[in-house]
Amino acid sequence: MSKTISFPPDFKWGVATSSYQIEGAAFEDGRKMSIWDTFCRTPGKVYQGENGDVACDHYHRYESDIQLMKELGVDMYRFSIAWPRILPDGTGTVNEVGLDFYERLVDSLLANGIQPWATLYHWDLPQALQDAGGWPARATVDAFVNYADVVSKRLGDRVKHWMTHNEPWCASFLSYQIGEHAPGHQKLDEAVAASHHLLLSHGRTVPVLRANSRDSKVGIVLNLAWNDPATDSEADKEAAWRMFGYQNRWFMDPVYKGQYPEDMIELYGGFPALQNGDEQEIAAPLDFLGINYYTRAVVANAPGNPPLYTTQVYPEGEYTEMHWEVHPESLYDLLKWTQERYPNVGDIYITENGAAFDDKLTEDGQVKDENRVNYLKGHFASMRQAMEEGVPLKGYFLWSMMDNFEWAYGYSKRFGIIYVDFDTQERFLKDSAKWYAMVTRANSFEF
Ligand code: IFM
Repeated sequence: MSKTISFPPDFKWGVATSSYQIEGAAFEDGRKMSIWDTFCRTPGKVYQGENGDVACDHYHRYESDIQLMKELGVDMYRFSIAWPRILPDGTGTVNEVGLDFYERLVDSLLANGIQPWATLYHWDLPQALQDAGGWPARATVDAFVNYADVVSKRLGDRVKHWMTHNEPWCASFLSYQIGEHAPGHQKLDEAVAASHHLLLSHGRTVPVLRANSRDSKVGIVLNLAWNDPATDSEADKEAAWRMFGYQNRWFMDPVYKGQYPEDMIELYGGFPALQNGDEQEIAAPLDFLGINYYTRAVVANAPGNPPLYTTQVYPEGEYTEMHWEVHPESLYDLLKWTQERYPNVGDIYITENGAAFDDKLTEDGQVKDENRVNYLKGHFASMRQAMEEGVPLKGYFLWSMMDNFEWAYGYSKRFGIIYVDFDTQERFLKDSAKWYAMVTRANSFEF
């Protein structure tokens, strides 16, 4: 028998995207190369050599995309700003035309009754800054703070929700240690330094945003992971804890406790990038935490596998096209863990959640993505349960509003609730979009 799950009247619903994944217009109106433009042009790095040159052509279609958001009935739209549109060389001359685009976007959102939530950094670092050392270089911190100052001076009277960084774990470890994301390096010491400079730039930007955007809410977006040990053995439990260290504690501890975890510093073999006073700056008080959650990991001890000495095992179950296990219960576990370990966390938003499935567009323009609807239902039920037990979850952004450029996977993974035909740029509401439109209006769903 199904039951109705309702959310509090002030709970907010939204959709999320990011600049490089949807905008296109990669070389228009003064925008210059980002590390992703370079990476896409490096053979073997991105599926079929695809790139974000056109993507969803949102740069030219933002007005009609906002009308689609209205059909979805969302209260909020989370997007990111492309640094190489604003400061094409990373520092120096400001490209006012780039700022004009975001001004038009924000004005149109507000005119349509949708709250703009702006992320300053969703991975499109200007190539000029990478050439000067990228995130492993401390000077990139100053460049970011200056960029944040420029953007918030122009938009701060209208954008009242700011996120400094999206998923700094990806912008550091996935990009500089694992090498799957731009710039594709494979050096642990670079990744550790990059993660620190991302966090330091976050901490230093918070007061800038508060000064330029009065009464705004400021937060950071972390892709927090849930890790279950593969067995009850102490070795596997410790391995899972190291994964918590790598993905969660390394970011959450300095932001909410003002101190990096010692066990991880030891595992990384030191931390030369850390200077006196940095941790205090990183711990600048925030208004909210954004959590991106997609899946859990089941982790086993792996003595031969440095630096973490862990490996992931894949239990039987349902998996998405990303080979990510569908495991909504872990969202509940993660929310409870976050609140218990970091009691000062304050308001929480799920800033991304969703799934890639092998969607098929029928001849009459339908996409029957019941698997995605079920994925969402499970996660919404977990959220509600955590809220009933006191977790201050205030809103939810679905990833993603529409199919888009999925980084190293190019266009081969569809995360959208709106199907995009990349040849014609036509958009089609999937069944999940129609279902989500009911949820945003009713503020409840049948489970
Ligand atoms: O597409 C990405 C997004 O850019 C960041 N979070 C995870 C999504 C799905 O992989």
